[in-house]
Amino acid sequence: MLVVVGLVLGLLVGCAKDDGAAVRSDGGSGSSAAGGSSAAAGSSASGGSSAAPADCKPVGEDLEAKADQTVEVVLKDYSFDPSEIEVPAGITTFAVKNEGDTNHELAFLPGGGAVPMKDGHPDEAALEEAGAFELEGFGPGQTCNGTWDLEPGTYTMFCIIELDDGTTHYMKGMQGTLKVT
Ligand SMILES: [Cu+2]
Repeated sequence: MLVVVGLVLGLLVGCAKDDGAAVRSDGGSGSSAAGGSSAAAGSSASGGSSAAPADCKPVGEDLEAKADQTVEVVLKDYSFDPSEIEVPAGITTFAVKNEGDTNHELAFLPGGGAVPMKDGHPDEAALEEAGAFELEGFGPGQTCNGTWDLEPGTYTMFCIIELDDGTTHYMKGMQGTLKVT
């Protein structure tokens, strides 16, 4: 009987000690865990801020050797540099570098003006009908070439990759104008 009571007390003391230790180690490792988890959140946020990085799909490679001119364009979060481009008509290679942290595209709308919208989203059918052409979205750090035989006119440059909040890069400022003379 006494032995049993002693064992029970011993277990209770053991439990209390364990509890105390658990609370203390929770608090102690809690701060280091918080530091670790915020670092992890930071890296996953920058790594997974959007869709997985896409690979460059060059356009007009067969034309590139015959190009009359090359224009360098830098893609940023969320702008084109430069955003105003003027070139004479002819075969033009756009050497496009993505210096942003997410995928970006370079698309052109013949005739200029705003990107057509439908139900709050870019109207892909209307863009196709208007003859829009593009260098599809590609990931950070890549340079991608697109070559087209440009006719005189005004073209809107845009990137309509969508953000998690339903807006597009275009709405955030990723737009510009190409004038072909
Ligand atoms: Cu973009």
